[in-house]
Amino acid sequence: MGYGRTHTVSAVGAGMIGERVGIAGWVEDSRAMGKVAFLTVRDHTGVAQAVARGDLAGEASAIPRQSAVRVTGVVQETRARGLDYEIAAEEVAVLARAAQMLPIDPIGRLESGIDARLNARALDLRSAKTASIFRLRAAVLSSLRSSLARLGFTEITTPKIIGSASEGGANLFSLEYFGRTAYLAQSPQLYKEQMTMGMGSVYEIANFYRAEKSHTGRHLSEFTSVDIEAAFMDDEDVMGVLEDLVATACADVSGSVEGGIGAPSRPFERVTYAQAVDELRAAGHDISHGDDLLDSHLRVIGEAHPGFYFLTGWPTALKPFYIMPRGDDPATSHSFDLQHGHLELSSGGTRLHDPDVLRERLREQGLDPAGFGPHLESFSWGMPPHSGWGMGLDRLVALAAGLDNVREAVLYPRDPDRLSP
Ligand code: AMO
Repeated sequence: MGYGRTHTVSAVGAGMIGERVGIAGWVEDSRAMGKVAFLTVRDHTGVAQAVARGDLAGEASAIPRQSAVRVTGVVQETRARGLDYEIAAEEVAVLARAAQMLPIDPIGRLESGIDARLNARALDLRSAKTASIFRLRAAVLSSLRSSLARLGFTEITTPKIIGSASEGGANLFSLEYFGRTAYLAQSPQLYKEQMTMGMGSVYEIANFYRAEKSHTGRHLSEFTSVDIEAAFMDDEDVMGVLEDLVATACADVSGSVEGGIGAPSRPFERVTYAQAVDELRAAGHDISHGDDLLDSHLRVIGEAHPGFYFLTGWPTALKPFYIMPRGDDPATSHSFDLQHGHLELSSGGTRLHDPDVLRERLREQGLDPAGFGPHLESFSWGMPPHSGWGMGLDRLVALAAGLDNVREAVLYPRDPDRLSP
């Protein structure tokens, strides 16, 4: 290994007493007691104690906290609580000196607000608690990818700079594109549907963009979406895929952070939109069949149905143009949301695959089919019946880690007030 490092911190152990090692990390804490200094050195794998004596004690204890250092020395037994070895330091080399005044205290002895932490995110990641959230995020991603591979889905990458709206026009970021107007994709909706023609079952995990002026703990201008789309599957089939993925991911990461939700019980409960409206009316809410469910409504429904639940059978009028109305009751659609309490994690459904019906639905929703020319054309090449869903990864990670604010689960969140770092 470079820079004189022989081991990561966690690779050194009590079985190595007497061996000379070199570890590299950052100084988390230092205490001088007379002619002895104790340095706490952390790397991305764990924390070690180094003991410096004599002249080295003075030098070591003068190193500013959070500086990057290499400690070379001999492994010896320790009496320090929670550690199974310490290093009798022979050299403490400063590889990069940290400023004396840091914007936040990553050890958490001084509490910092979320804004200060996000402004110093790189330093915030030195907090074991923050780092554990992003390890959990990585573990959720690898769980989702391995479940999708097990179920036969192929990962795709679709454009993020697009010429027409995929979700119907609202909340679009626009940009100048060589003298024309282009948009940032809100979802991979149209492309993922087209891909079912040749690839069958596809998925994408990527960032998408919504110009929503929302200041809530669950809305971002740039969010990571997990999307699937599958030929010859209906809404029931893709709800099964969603439940499998979410339950497996929660089980895979359970116990990895304090306060996480753990493995959920299955099957997830089903609540129809009509049932939800009846429950709300019974609880005294002024709501009629056909109205959208507001956050205040979802809080009531969420309390009555703890854990994960699917909200199914939404009015067609409340859903995007690509959702399939029911044959026996066209005012109701083959659609669902996956909820946990009041938090919407995912929405999806069976899609329209007949281009003429799709054109009609676009017009009904006040959209011009001419703007969807290439998309509609592809539907005349033998588009199979298909279904899918999109899920907010940031929301799932926040939920799995027991966090109230989705910004905690995103490295550099973007919202109406935050564009940097
Ligand atoms: P929808 O717009 O409901 O559906 O989005 C799907 C899921 O993405 C997440 N999400 C967000 N997360 C954070 N900040 C945002 N601003 C934000 N917007 C959405 C939510 C939401 O449930 N194309 C359809 C999906 C489909 O039918 O396949 C779509 O985009 O968790």
